[in-house]
Amino acid sequence: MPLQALIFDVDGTIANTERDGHRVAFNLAFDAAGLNWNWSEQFYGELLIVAGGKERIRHFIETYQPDLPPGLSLNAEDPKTEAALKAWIADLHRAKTEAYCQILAEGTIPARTGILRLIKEARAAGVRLAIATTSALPNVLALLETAVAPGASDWFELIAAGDIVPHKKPAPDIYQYVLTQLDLNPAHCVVFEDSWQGLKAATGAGLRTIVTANRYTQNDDFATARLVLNHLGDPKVPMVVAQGVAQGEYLTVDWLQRWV
Ligand code: XBP
Ligand code: MG
Repeated sequence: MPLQALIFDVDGTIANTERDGHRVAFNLAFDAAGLNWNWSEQFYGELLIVAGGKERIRHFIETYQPDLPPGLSLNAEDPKTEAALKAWIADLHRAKTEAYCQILAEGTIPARTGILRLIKEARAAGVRLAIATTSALPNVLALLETAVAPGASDWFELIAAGDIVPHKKPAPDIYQYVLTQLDLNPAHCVVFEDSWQGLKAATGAGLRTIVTANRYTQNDDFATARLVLNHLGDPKVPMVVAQGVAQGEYLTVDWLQRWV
C-alpha cells in the first residue's frame, strides 16, 4: 500500500510554539488592549485544553470571569451583547496574531528535531505534504518560513488552518477537509500530532497518527496513537519510542513507506 501523504499539525509538532510564542503574543495583545490579564507558563498549560486562540480567550473569560472593558459582558442569551463580545475577541486575536508573527520574525523558535529532514525526504520521494492546524493561517506561513526554511510554505500542497472549518480540533473536521480537498485515502496517509486534541481529530477522521509529545502534552492520553516518540530523531540525535514499535535512531520516509 503506497504512502500517499504526510499531514502535519503545526503548534507543538513542527515547533514548540506555545510557551514562548503564542503565550507571549497573547500577553502582549492583552497589554496593548489595556487589560490586566497575564497568562503564566503554567496557567497557559491549563488553557491549552481549548484549541484555537479565539476559543481559548472565550474559555478564559467564561471560566475565570476576568474584568472586561466597559460595555462588554458575557451573556450568550442576548444577541447584541454576544455580537459585541465576539467582535472584541476577534480584534484582540488579530492583535495577538500580529504580535506572534513579530516574535517569529526574530527567529528564536526553531523547528523540532527531524522535521526539516523528514519533510525534505518526503519531497524527494514524491510523498505529498499537507498541514492541518487550529492556528490562524498567517501564523502557519510565518512559522514555516522562519523555523523550517525560506520557501517551505510552498512545499505543502494544502495548508488547512484556523476558521476554514466550523469545528476546531478535537473535532475531525480539519482532517476530513484535507482528505476531501486532496482526494486522499486515509489508509495511505500518516499524521504527525503532539496533543490529545490533535490525536482525537486525526483518529476521528480515520487517520494513522504518530505523536511527538512535548512538555505541555507529555501527560496527555495517547492510547489511540500508533506510535509515540519524544521527537522524530535525526542522525546523532536518536528518538525515544514511548509507545509502539519503530526501528532505527530516527524516523525516515523509507520506514514510513514500509510501515503503511
Ligand atoms: C494549536 C492551537 C492554536 C494556537 C494558537 O494549534 O490550539 O490555537 O495555540 O493559535 P495546532 P491561534 O496544534 O492545531 O497547530 O491563536 O492562531 O489560534
Ligand atoms: Mg498541536
